[in-house]
Amino acid sequence: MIPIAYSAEVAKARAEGQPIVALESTIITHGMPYPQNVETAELVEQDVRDHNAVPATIAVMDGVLHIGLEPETLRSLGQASDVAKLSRADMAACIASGGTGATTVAATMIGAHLAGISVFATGGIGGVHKGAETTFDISADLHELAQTPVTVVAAGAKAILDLEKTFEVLETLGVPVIAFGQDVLPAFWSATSDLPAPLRMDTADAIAKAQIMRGAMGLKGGQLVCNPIPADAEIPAAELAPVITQALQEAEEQGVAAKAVTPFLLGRIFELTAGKSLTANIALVRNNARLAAKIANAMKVEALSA
Ligand code: PSU
Ligand code: MN
Repeated sequence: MIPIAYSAEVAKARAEGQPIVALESTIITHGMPYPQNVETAELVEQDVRDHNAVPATIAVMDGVLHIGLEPETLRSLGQASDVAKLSRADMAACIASGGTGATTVAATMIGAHLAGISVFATGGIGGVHKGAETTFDISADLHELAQTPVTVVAAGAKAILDLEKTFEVLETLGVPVIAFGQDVLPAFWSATSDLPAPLRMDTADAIAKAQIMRGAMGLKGGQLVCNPIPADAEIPAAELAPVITQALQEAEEQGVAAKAVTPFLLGRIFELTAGKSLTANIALVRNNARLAAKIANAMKVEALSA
């Protein structure tokens, strides 16, 4: 038996068949500094509610898989310092040993699927790191998208990555990559990039229909929806490029590796932009939460008419 605890709000939504949107917890513990991490998590949950869905922030606490966190639990997680960063490889071990850990995109997809939730909002997925041809640092998020049937709404892959290689791997793995409302892929802090979108969709309904068809055809896996950051919040790619280069160089000099890479880079970019990157990150996560809530509602309508 898997020890699962639903928040009161999520338990009620499950009983009443309301649309639910999964949210991850690594962005809270490893992706943003305190107190903005907690403030953002609360705002994102409220964005989901304001768009007629119920938020389910996922984390492992003392060996229990939590689907939805009570407000005080979310606040204490946001202030805890030695929380593990869980992915597919270590999630089960953490639960089995009574541990506590925040869930990455991969682990949140696993938790969401176990709870019957098919839509999930985050900031940006992990992917192929620059220099992966020597380090082999490729996020487990990509393989998860290929096998777990959850639609993930992100602002693309984080721009600290090798975006071209990331999207190549997703194509190889058979993951539908959908740009929302535009012909090019967004690049996390920037609304556009020079990478053409493999698929484009303009409505939540079209995204829901595509995921349901995937399931009906017996095709494994989810979809990646790349939702551009709102124009008034974006940081132009040219402005960020030197900052990203500097952060990457420092990571290499300091021998930062494995799970520490992404949190280190996000933290340094926050410092080097005097907080501007965080403001943009918050805006894009909230934007993704709103779209995810619309997709969750559309999934419900489609499921009823199927
Ligand atoms: N989105 C954000 N900030 C983050 C993340 C996503 O805006 O910190 C997290 C997610 O949990 C994602 C992880 O799964 O970064 C990628 O980590 P890695 O590169 O080590 O796979
Ligand atoms: Mn990695």
